[in-house]
Amino acid sequence: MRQKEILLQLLDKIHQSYAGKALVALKVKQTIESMGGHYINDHIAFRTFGLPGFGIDSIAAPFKALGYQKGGDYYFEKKKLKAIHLEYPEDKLLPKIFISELMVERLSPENQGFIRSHTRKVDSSYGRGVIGIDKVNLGHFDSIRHAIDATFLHLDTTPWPWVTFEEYNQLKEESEYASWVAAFGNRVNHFTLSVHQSAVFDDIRQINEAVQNVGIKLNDSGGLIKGNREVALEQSSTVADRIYWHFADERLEVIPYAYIEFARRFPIDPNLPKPWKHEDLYHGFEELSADKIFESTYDDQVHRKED
Ligand code: OOG
Ligand code: NI
Repeated sequence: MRQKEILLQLLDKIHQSYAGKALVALKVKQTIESMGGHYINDHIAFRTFGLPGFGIDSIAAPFKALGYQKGGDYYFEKKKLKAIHLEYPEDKLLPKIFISELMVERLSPENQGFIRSHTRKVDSSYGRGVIGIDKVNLGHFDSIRHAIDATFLHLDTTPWPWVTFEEYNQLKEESEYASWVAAFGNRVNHFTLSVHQSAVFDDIRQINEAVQNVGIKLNDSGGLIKGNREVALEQSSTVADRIYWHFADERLEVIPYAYIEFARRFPIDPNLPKPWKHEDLYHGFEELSADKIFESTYDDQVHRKED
């Protein structure tokens, strides 16, 4: 099996695991397709705890082994987050991968202590690297096999035992990012529709209106559209879908899970004449915008009343 096929299989598994639960993604896809548009994925995003073995590197490793390379670095002081993105140089149509991590050492002693001790409860029988790829087919791709074995990329469970609902709420008071990761582990939290490749929309406003017309709520933190032509990237996103989720003691609660984003990329050179080719476009991220997009899973957005 070739490296590229393994990668496509992995991306497909990740999509299945996300789309199977995030109904908002399905609804958006149907809306776009009913208007004759294509759903091409610009990037996916993972969240992690920045602790040895669990942070950005633990998710980046299998993708690097499969041919991805590091792109930009990003920093979010107030949210206590760092992030990077990865891109696949040989095929610009493959999604970029945005991976962030919580600077755990900046949390209160109580919450830090909880995260450190809870993540220690991962044991090898808990299924490290359960990503559903048939390892028999990996044959002699030893480096890929090792990367997959070592990852904490779990698609259908968390690498650590379920937290209690009280522990989740305790973390949430200080960091909604922390409570999200504690509950969901390293599942993908969004896919991103590439507006400039959608065939029908050439303005992000049109897509916002189309999804609002079918009753989907958008994240309005910092305005509905984040970024602009000057930073060569415009983004908007829905608020996260709320789903029934597992907590310790067989408890199920409804909590915010995943969302879908829309991104329109422009050339960095403002004078470059159209038509723009994919490789002419800016393929990084924008800190000010990303800072607001994180809030798509935050209560203020998810529970916001539309006026
Ligand atoms: C990631 C938020 C940032 C972007 O495209 O800027 C982001 C997250 O919610 O984990 O996706
Ligand atoms: Ni994004």
